[in-house]
Amino acid sequence: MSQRADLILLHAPSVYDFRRQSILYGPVSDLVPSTPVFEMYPIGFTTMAEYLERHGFRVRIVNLAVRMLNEPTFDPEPLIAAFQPTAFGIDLHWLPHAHGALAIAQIVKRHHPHTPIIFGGFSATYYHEELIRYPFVDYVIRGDSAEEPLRQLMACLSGRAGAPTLAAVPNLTWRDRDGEIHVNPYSYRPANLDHVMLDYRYVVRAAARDLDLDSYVPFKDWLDYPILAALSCRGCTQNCVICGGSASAFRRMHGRTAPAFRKPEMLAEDVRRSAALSRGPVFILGDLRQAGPDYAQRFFDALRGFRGPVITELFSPAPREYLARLARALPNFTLEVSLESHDPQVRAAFGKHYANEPIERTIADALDVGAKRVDVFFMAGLPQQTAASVLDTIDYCADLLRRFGRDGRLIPFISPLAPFLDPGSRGFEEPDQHGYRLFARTLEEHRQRLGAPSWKYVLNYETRWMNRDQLVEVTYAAGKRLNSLKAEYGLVSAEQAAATDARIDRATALIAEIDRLVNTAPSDQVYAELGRLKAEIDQVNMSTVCDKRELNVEFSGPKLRYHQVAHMLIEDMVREVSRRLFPQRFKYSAQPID
Ligand code: B12
Ligand code: SF4
Repeated sequence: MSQRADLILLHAPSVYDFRRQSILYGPVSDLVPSTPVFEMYPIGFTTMAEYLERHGFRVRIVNLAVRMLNEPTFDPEPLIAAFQPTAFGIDLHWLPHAHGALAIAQIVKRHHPHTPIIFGGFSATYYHEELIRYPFVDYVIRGDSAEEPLRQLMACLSGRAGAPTLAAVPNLTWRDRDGEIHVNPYSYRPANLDHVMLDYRYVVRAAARDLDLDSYVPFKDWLDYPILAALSCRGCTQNCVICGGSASAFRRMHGRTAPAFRKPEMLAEDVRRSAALSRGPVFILGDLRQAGPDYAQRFFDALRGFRGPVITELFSPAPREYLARLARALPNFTLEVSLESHDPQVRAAFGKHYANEPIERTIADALDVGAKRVDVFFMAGLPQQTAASVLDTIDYCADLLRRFGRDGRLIPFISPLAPFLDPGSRGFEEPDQHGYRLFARTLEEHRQRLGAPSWKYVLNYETRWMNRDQLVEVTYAAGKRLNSLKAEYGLVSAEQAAATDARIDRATALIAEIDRLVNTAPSDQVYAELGRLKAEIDQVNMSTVCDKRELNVEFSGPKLRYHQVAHMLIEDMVREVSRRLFPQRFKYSAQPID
């Protein structure tokens, strides 16, 4: 069934040659499913691929980062060389991919000098004018909703009848044959998300069709923990100072004055479809109260009776009545709340304006109405936050656990703001005002920082209240204290706590050793000396201040619903055979998703 792809979407590792370099990444990804290689591709790969296939293009996703992590001898170059698509797409959504994404583009261009390379994502949007100047980047699609502009660009590149000219493709930054750069107007900004389809059945089908499950896996351990996401909106109503996806960042980068929401009934359908494939949790991204009082209720009504595990977010304290409705509709729910700091003054400087009492009441109420878990998140590296304040936050965690955490359902986490303060955020755009001092501003500066030997040198900022040394030191100290608290409350086993503790100690010693090398070894010897430490560095790189499995919510039974998957694939095969026998009945090569 394999057929030439029109578009190949490539996801790069954060640092291209991470398998050869000795970099102590630090706790940069402890609280997301990815490793520090940031191997997870954007949700948008799935929606763009589904949208293009719906319009008759064949799309293939290749998660190079996962392949490189999982197969030590996997070399991306021969694979890239063998593809013959109309175009390649590479995400530069998260800035930590600045190194890997550009390196992959360079490799693609070397093997396919005449095949267009398209970039997209948040960071590509922010840096579009700098990005297009790299000789191996041909097009940048700006915006939070690239499906339709990408379809138009693909129509144009494939010479389809009725395709627009390049100058007419919305949101496109491009270089013409004479090397002149054009920035088309950012005119495509859909008001809602009802035109897209977050349908993981596309991924399963495509993986089967291309006989290449390895390339479609969203992150390294996904088959062990098949969590899926459902997206309630693009944009955010909140204005957190450090966030490149905040309301003000969206206004600056995407010209949006309000988020684009997905209709609640469609969101409910997304959740059900996901749960039909996997028994893992569905993470419903975005506080459901953002679109007004009716939205959450309509969503709950549409999902009533759903028994699967879901994770939901709260951006601020919630009334008990809301939590009770949530519990009635989704009895197997986990709640995530980011308090950022125990100190309301630091929290306010971060952009969250609520006191401790209402959020503590929310935590108590959520547990009382039956939350399976309440995960509470704190951060280091914030405006007005000193090292002492970070450690006080851990004392506050002890207090929370003493008051609400006796039965193991309340789980606190802490992580540093790392590796980068987001471009587009208020902190990045007005650093003085928020007490940030930036070490990098351009894309190229960030690309170069990613090759630094430890996360201390990768960080693109320090604050008026904590320099980089203090931030690194207090992150490890806070991680150690929180780890022993978790052991005390039985949230992690004694062995796991001991392993985390030992890892933090090793990481602290390695930071000191790397500092010594950077400060004393002749510069041409630093990397050779670092090479000696590689095995040890790799050991502490995967999780640092906590074990990321602490984030996993429990569920029982086989992880994937193999029966449903098999049934769907058999149906596809029958449809494909019919399509070949009766081609006139099928307009597109991919069947429309019902
Ligand atoms: C959901 C989310 C996540 C999810 C990701 C789920 C996923 N697989 O996409 C999780 C929780 C895992 C996550 C992790 C991280 N995140 Co995050 N995340 C968000 C959040 C809340 C929403 C993003 C969203 O709405 N996406 C939906 C839309 C907008 O994007 P999309 O559909 O994936 O892609 C569309 C466009 O971006 C574009 N596009 C994307 N890629 C490409 C490629 C091509 C070729 C083209 C043409 C277009 C294109 O077209 C797509 C379709 O329209 C934002 C904050 C916010 N309010 O926006 C932060 C945000 C995006 N995350 C951010 C960061 C920093 C991270 C981490 C690096 C944090 C960390 N240190 O661990 C990690 C990276 C994880 C990894 N890659 O492995 C920053 C990014 C800032 C920046 N410019 O770098 C943001 C803005 C804010 C924040 N600080 O959290 N994140
Ligand atoms: S960090 Fe704040 S602004 Fe950013 S997505 Fe989360 S709630 Fe919204």
